[in-house]
Amino acid sequence: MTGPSEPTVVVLNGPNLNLLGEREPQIYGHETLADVEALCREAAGRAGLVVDFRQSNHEGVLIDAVHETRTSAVGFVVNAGALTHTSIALRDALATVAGPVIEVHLSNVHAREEFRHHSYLSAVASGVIVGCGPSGYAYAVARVAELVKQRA
Ligand code: CA2
Repeated sequence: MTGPSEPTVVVLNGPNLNLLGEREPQIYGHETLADVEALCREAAGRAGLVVDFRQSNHEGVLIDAVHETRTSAVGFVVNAGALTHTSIALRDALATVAGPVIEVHLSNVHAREEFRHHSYLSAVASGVIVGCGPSGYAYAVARVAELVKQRA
């Protein structure tokens, strides 16, 4: 059971990440988004946090999720998928949150196409983790916990 007073890290996943494990395993590996969620919950549990894990293929739904949780969440882990490279609106939403934001990418975006090298979100993130696969999410959750402790 989770209650409203438990420190919560919101993990946001953008477009097409629901397909993880089904397509392009050479880039994104064989683990599914459910596997990634389990890794996040384990990492959060070790740090005394709970996870609110979400995925949407719609920019506005992700922005609404940020608005809904921006003051209650202790921090955010965000893999916005391709919206990373296009969405000023999601960046503006993330700029309003109270806690730290860690941006995560499964693949090493810097070793891929030029259009993946720029992120609109990095400037409002406390840290960025790329190319570490699903483990990157666990590292990001641990980093949120560390930053939250430092800020307390
Ligand atoms: O490496 C990452 O985590 C990305 O955020 C993944 C995005 C991509 O647009 C970013 O440049 C880097 C794509 C997510 C799509 O995920 C799929 C997973 C399996 C099959 C097809 C797409």
